[in-house]
Amino acid sequence: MLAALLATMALAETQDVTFRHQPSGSPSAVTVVGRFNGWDISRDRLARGEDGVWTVRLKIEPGVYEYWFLEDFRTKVADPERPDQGQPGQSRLVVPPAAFAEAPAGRGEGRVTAAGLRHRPGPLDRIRWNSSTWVFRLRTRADDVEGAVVKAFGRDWPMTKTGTDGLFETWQGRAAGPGAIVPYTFEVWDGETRVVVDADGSPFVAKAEDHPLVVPPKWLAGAVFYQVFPDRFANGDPGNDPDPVEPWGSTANLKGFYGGDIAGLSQRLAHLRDLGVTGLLLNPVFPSPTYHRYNPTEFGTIDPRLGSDQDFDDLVLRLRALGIKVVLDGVFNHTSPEFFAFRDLREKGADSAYRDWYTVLEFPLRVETGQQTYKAWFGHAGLPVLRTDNPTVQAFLDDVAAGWVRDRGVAGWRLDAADEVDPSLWRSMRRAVKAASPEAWLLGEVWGDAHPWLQGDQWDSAMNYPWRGAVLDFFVSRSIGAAEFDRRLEQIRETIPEAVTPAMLNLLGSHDTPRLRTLAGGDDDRVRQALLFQFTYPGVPVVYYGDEVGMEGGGDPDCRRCMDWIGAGWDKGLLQFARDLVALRKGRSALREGSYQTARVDEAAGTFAFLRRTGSEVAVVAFNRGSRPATWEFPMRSGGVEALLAHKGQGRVSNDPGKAGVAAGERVRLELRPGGCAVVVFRPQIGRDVLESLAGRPAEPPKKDGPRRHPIDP
Ligand SMILES: [Ca+2]
Ligand SMILES: [Ca+2]
Repeated sequence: MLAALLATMALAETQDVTFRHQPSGSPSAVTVVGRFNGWDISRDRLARGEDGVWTVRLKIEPGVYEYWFLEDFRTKVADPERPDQGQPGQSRLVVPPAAFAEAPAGRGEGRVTAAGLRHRPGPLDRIRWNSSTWVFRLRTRADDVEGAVVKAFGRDWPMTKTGTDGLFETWQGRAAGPGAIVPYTFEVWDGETRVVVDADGSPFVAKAEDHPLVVPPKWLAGAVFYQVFPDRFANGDPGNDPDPVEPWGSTANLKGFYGGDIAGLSQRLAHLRDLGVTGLLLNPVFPSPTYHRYNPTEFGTIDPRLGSDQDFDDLVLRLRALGIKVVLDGVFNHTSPEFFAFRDLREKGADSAYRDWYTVLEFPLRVETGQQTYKAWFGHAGLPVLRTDNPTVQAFLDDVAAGWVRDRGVAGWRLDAADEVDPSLWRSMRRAVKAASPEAWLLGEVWGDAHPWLQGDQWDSAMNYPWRGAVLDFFVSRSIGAAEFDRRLEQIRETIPEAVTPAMLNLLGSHDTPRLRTLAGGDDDRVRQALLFQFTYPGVPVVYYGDEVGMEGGGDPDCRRCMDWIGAGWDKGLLQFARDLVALRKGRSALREGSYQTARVDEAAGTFAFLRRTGSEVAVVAFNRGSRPATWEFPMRSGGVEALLAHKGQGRVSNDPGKAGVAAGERVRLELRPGGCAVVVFRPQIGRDVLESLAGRPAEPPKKDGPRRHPIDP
């Protein structure tokens, strides 16, 4: 059976959902807060009935949502009608499309639920991966279909299931061929039933002109970043300390000021130089009432508690002399209530010239969490959200971003809360900043899949949190095996355009996460494997200040402890390891810009290895997460070992000419003890036989045109 379907017909059909809450105490307000309302703590209030039960009815699109109730805008309570999921106090709401009730889902029983099928013909569901390759996505009902293909360029391209939320599944497939206009359809099947998904009887059409390719700044190849949280890195000038200021290194009040400043940073440049980094990513430096400065009151000057504008300019110059670029943290989504436009709004109300800079629900403005009469970030009255879709606001912020690049020597911006800002701001800001400097870097903060913003018109790259998740799961918590690790990495590479992967910011920790060593329970092997992976994988590695000496810290704000400059607690071995990794990364073309290829995935042995190669050298990177020693032996045709960095490498890497039945050439043996890892760089070439030795099986033909491992051509 072949049925044509209008995929776009699965339009947002909202459903009425009633929330009920019977508090144990007697709160004066109850709200429901969830992913369906953007976690806005004040938006959806429940009304108290005479029976003491609070209720609200909302219209919600089909999907799966985490949520909780909030009493008096403070106390989080799970919904007893729907059990806790994941985090304590959190509930999970499943809203299936109405049609799902007609029949249960089943794989292989010959039915396909049409209401589950969805393809959004735009940046959300299609990715232009490079000049000739596209990645297409399709949603189906969960556990419903046996397979799917995308039909394009005159053939069928297989799709694989990449994820599920229990209600829906996502399928993804790639297709390659010539042409700037690409018609395509999908076909899914279950048993004997085959269903075509198209645009009302016609193919969908992808146009290259709608999906321009990002060209990230060239200098990112080989860059290594260091992230500094200004209040906590070094206090060089007690004279500018806020009052009160916490004693340096104490942990009693991690939401207080500790007095870190630009003078302190300037005094510690040798630390950055010796580590060898080429970039400094600074958390916010503009005036703000808070120690983290994520609610700026101004954008044009440095917070005086960090130093003067001149101090900052001097720092940029001194860093430049060391070959270190500075990237600032741009908080453009929300401001402090003390920001001039918001102050004007408070004073003049509806007559303010800045009335359309914020979303005002009602005058007069009330600045009180839970009672505020304007849109606020996560419902916090202290974080009024800017109208980033307003061209006047955009022009103001574009000037800010371009100005620091043009006039102050800043190399780029990390864009905070970037998935919450209207995309039109990123488009205009990209034009403004690139006009100031075509080589400026626009780095978006998003915790999930970043591809919608990486289609040429917005950011250059993003913080690679999905990559961090995979690395921590494999090396640190060890909750996934080598095959799952490889699959997740491949999916991330496939979702990010080819040219962007080397520009993604690969982080193991940040000011928003627990620290690496703490997550690893202090286990040195886990820390070093994760670090070595970070420094050898495609992407820009970033070291969060203190991680290089093994600093500990749990979630925010504990991960923002003061840097310990006495150094008693420093892991000096780790620091040397980090320095060696930075030097290797910068010094080797294979690690800076080589292609990626998985070479060994041994689930049982717990080993994982990959290759990176350029025309002139090859890096072999190997990890042993298992409980027995692992050995790699490979013949060399010519050349030799150029560089080696190993943790728990046994017997070194040795060239043993003529041994083990290799008639000609040399033989290299690499043995890793449990918990070990190594990177070996060869030149000028290694052959197919080396790949076979590494993989323990016939090698796939080497590819030079990209990081993808499995050929998709039938
Ligand atoms: Ca089915
Ligand atoms: Ca200070």
